Amino acid sequence: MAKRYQNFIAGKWVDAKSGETFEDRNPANWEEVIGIFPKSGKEDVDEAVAAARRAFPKWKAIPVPERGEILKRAGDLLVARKEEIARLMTREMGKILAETRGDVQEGIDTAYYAFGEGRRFFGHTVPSELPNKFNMTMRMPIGVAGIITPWNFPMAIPSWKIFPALLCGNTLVFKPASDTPATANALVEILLEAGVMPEAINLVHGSGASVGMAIVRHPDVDLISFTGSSAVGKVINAEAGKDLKRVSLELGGKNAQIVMDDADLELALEGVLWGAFGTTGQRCTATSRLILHEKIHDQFVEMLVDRASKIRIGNGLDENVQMGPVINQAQREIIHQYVRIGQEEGAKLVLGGHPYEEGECKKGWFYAPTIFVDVKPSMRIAQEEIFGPVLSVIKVSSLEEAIAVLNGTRYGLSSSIYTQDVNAAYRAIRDIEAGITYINGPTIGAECHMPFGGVKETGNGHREGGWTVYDFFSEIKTVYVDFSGRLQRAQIDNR
Ligand code: UN1
Repeated sequence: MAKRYQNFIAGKWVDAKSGETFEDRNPANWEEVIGIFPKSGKEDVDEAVAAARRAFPKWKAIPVPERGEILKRAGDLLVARKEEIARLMTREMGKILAETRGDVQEGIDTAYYAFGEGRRFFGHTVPSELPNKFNMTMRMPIGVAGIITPWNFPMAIPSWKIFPALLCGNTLVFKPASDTPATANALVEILLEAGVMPEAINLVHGSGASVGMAIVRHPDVDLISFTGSSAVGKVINAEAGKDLKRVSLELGGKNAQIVMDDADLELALEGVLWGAFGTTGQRCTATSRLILHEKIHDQFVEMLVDRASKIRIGNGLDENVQMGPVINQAQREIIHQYVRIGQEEGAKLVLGGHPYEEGECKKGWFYAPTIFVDVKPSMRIAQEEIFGPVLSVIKVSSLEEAIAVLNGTRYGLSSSIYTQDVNAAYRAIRDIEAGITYINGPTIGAECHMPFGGVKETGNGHREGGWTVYDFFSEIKTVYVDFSGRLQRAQIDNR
């Protein structure tokens, strides 16, 4: 019998009010049910928001360093449970163990960063233009945060949002992706054990349409942090905008790696294999376009196809496997649809292009590593986010053209260039339109203490990670202290 899980609302583990449930299945073997979860709705969200609101004055009254210590304990508990959670995550969403361990590690790093931040939650002191007057800024909590997260980084992404939100003194309602509810459950257990006030964290499982939108529309939710597709992000922003909610959106990408003719080709090859096929291509930062200088194009494609054809595909729990399944049936169909579109558009398929059904893989949502060459920058497979192991190769004849092609999409999350020419590297740093640029590294590999986010339709200008996410989760108060004992009129009495 599969384990029955519950929501965590108002300090208690409870079923959905409707009594309905949904199944969480292993994408590497759809016969395995990981757990049964509550299929919640607006009525569950209403209770969760009310609890978060009640907890807010109490949670924000705790000194920031003390909240940091609670998050430190959460980090310690993640360390203790790292292997167990990594295994659960691999069963739940398919990526290989090395990657799910990395995902939990990103949560650990984020917890320890938050712990440190608790003792340096800086404001500014700034001179006044008037005598005997003191100016400063301080950070204030905002209120109830709605946290809506995807399935591709089931621990890292929730922790990027939840740890800073809590450190800043906000309480929250958390809706994890319905493909990865068990990892989210483990995170909430850990936060409670670490000492987060129970009503401050509310977990509501269910679909984006019913639970997610109920959070976004709830008048008593003050801010929304969402990672997912640009299409859904636009709907969330429009809805939340009606109440002037603060919204942070981390959305789609169509990330490219450029390889110049002077690049270390072996290094660039390792980079694109990891960037395009790591996490089965299901990262917002995945490399889905490869822009090759014409002088090395044919040689590099040959090297790439050879190596990509040898990627070992299978159940991510097997340490020899290099690439797991995609998340579910619907996603596999979308990927396959894009392969057909690419062929119809006239791109040349040189590897893969079909579901992968060898042996045990028959029972899972596997897809072969897929490479297209002769791709034109305007083709849909070079413009739209596919979220699968599909790479589109585009040939160019100069650095300028490479950067123009790289910039020529609606998105701008991550980017990469392989070159030995320091001038080319600095031009790329200056001219690439993206939130993240790697020099001689793949498009994936963000570190938790650096700002993370993108330009154009990848987001709405906010950054997660690093020190910047603390700006999103706090309100700035400007304070003036006049100790002159008289009315001093700024701009007037001093002129
Ligand atoms: C994501 O794809 O949504 O840089 C996040 C990386 C990871 C985070 C990716 N550290 O690929």
